[in-house]
Amino acid sequence: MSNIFTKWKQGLEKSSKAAFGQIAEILGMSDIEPETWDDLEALLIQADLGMETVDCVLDALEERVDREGLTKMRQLQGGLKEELRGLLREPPQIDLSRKPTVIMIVGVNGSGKTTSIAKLGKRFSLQGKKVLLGAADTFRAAAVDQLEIWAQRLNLPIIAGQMGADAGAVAYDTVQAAIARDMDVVLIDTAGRLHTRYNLMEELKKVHRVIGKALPGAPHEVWLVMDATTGQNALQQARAFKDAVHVTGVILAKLDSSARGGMAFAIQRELDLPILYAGLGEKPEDLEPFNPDAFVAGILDGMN
Ligand SMILES: Nc1nc2c(ncn2[C@@H]2O[C@H](COP(=O)(O)OP(=O)(O)O)[C@@H](O)[C@H]2O)c(=O)[nH]1
Ligand SMILES: [Mg+2]
Repeated sequence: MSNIFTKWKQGLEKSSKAAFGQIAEILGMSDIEPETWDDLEALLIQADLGMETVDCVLDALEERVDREGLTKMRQLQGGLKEELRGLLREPPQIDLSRKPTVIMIVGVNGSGKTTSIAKLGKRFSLQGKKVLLGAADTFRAAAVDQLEIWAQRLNLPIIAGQMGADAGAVAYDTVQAAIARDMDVVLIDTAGRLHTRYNLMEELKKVHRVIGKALPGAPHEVWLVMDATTGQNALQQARAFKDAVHVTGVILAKLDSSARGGMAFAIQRELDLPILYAGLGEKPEDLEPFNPDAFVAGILDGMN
């Protein structure tokens, strides 16, 4: 257990030192005054919690101040921790019982899709699952190469189309191959950029549909990879993906590179999607099932 907390603590070092570090400082010393309250609000916004979430946290804290007659910011430390933790849900159990379980991975270009697929592939194969990768990001040649290199390094089979090949056809072939080869889990990489946002969403819908033709009921999961460093902008993009394909959960990548880990709260509150995994580094082992306790402890590390 302490091992996992250490990993999160290291991964969240940037967040805990930046915006949340300043929050810890404010809560460390001063009396409760209107200006410190304003500073706290500004820092929570800066930490990327999103306006709605910030309002909700501050309301809850104000209520505590009234109810408990608090006068020192320091007395709000525990309250903030509790309020933030209360905003996060435990991730649901991932159901890999369907054979094969088909997981479609979506997200904007550069968000961390291909890397997350490598990480998931490693994780699931360590759990004894037979994993097949499908390289359906056929818009960029480099994207297919990148997944092929991961497949080789992790010793995972892959179905890849040529650049410019039909993404739906690659996805279809991948699912059919998985059925024929008795695989347990299929991870399908998709494009994050096409000529227009409209084209991208239409292609993703098509890939989704075609997967369902290859295996009724599939894809069983559609996971949206979000880049924790892009902030509130990413929420807008996420809504487009959510509308286009039925997203079932989020992988929050690059938490280790972000100084504003507050995105996690906004995702749960404003998108109403569970965060399933967090990317805490670039290596295949740097993916952790989302752990709300470890996460809150990690971002508020400077607070005691
Ligand atoms: N530090 C860090 N880098 C990441 C993480 N996930 C992905 N990356 C990096 O982000 C860049 C884009 O990732 P990629 O998987 O190619 O994104 P894609 O375009 O969505 O497939 C690469 O340089 C990855 O190494 C993460 O969790 N932490
Ligand atoms: Mg990619």
